[in-house]
Amino acid sequence: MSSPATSILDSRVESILSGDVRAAARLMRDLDDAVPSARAAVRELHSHTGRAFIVGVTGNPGSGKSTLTDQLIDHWRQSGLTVGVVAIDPTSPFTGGAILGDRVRMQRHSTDDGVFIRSLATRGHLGGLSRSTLDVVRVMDAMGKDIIIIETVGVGQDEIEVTRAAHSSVVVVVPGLGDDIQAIKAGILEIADIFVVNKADRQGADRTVQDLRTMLDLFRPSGGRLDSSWAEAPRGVAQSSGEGGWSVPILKTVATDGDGISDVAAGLNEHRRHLESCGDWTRRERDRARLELIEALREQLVSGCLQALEADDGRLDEIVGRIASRKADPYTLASEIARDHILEPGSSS
Ligand SMILES: Nc1nc2c(ncn2[C@@H]2O[C@H](COP(=O)(O)OP(=O)(O)O)[C@@H](O)[C@H]2O)c(=O)[nH]1
Ligand SMILES: [Mg+2]
Repeated sequence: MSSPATSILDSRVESILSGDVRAAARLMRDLDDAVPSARAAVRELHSHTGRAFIVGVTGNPGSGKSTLTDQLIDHWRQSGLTVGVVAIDPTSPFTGGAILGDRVRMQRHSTDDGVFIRSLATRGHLGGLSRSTLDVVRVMDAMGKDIIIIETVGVGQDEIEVTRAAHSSVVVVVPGLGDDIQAIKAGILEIADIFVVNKADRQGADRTVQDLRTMLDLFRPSGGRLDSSWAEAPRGVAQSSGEGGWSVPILKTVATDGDGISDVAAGLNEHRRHLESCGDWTRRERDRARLELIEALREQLVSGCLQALEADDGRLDEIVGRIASRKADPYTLASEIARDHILEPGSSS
C-alpha cells in the first residue's frame, strides 16, 4: 500500500512521463520555489531520462541564437521530432533584455504541444552551472522530447560550463570577428562541435569562415584538416579524420530567412552519429553525469550548510564578525562548518 503522498508523487511523475505540458510547467515552477515534493519528483524522473539529444547553442548576444533556435525547431517539427528549449538569460527580468525578445521570436511555437520552451532568468546563485538548467533538461527529457536545445546568453566561462551539459555544441558567430578573435580563442574553440557563421547576408561571412578555419587548424590539429568544401557543399557533412576525429564544420546561415538551417540540422545529426559510432556518446554521458553529481553536491553541501547556519540564530553573524575582525580566517571556519554539517546530517533535506 502506498501512502497518499507517494501516489500524488506517482501521478505527478506519470503525467510528466506522458508529456503533460501543464504538469511539467508546474514542476519547473515548484523547483524554482524549492518545493520539497518537486525535488522528489525529479529524483523519480532520472531513471526515465537519457533518450534526448541535447544541443547547446552558444554565442555573443545578438548573434542570432534565438532566431537560429526558432528555425531549428521549425525544421525538426517538420520531421516529426519534438523539441524542448531552455533559454538561459541571467539579465534581470526588470530590464526586459533578451528574454522578452526570445519569447517573441519563438512565439509561433507556443501553441504546438510538440515544443516546450522555458526561459531561465537566473544562473546558479551558488556559483557553477545553474542546477535548474539541469533539472529543466531532465524534465524535458522525461517528457519524451527528442531534441533539447540549451541556448545560453553569451560566451563566457558560465556558458562554456553549460555546454558541458550538452551532447553537441553549436557556436554562433557573425561576420567580422575582428577583435573578438582573441576572445573566441579562449575556450570556445575547444567546445565547438559546429561553428555557425550567422548573418551571412552581411559582408565578410566568407572571410570569417576562413579565419575560423585557420584558428581551428591551429588550435585543434588533432581534429584533422577541416574540409574546405564545407561551407559551399554542406551535404558532405562531417569529414571524419581518422579514429575518433571530428572535423568541426563551419556553416553559413541567414537565420532570419532560414538559409542554411537544414545544413545545421544535418551537421548535428552527423555529429550525433559520430559520437555514437566512436564511443564518445558514452563518454559525454559520463561527463554529464559527473556534472550532475557535482551540481547536486554543491547544492546539498553549500545550501545545506547555509541553511544550518541561518537556522542557528546569530551564529552566521558571529562567524562573519570573527572573520571581519581578523580573529579567524574564512577557510578554517568554512571547514569547521562543513565538518559539523556533514557529521550531523539531517540539517539538510
Ligand atoms: N541580417 C540578419 N539579421 C539576423 C540574422 N539572424 C538574426 N538576426 C537579427 O539579429 C537580432 C538578434 O537576434 P537574436 O536571435 O535575438 O540573437 P541572440 O541574442 O543571439 O539570441 C535580431 O534582430 C534578429 O532578427 C541574420 O541571419 N541576418
Ligand atoms: Mg537569445
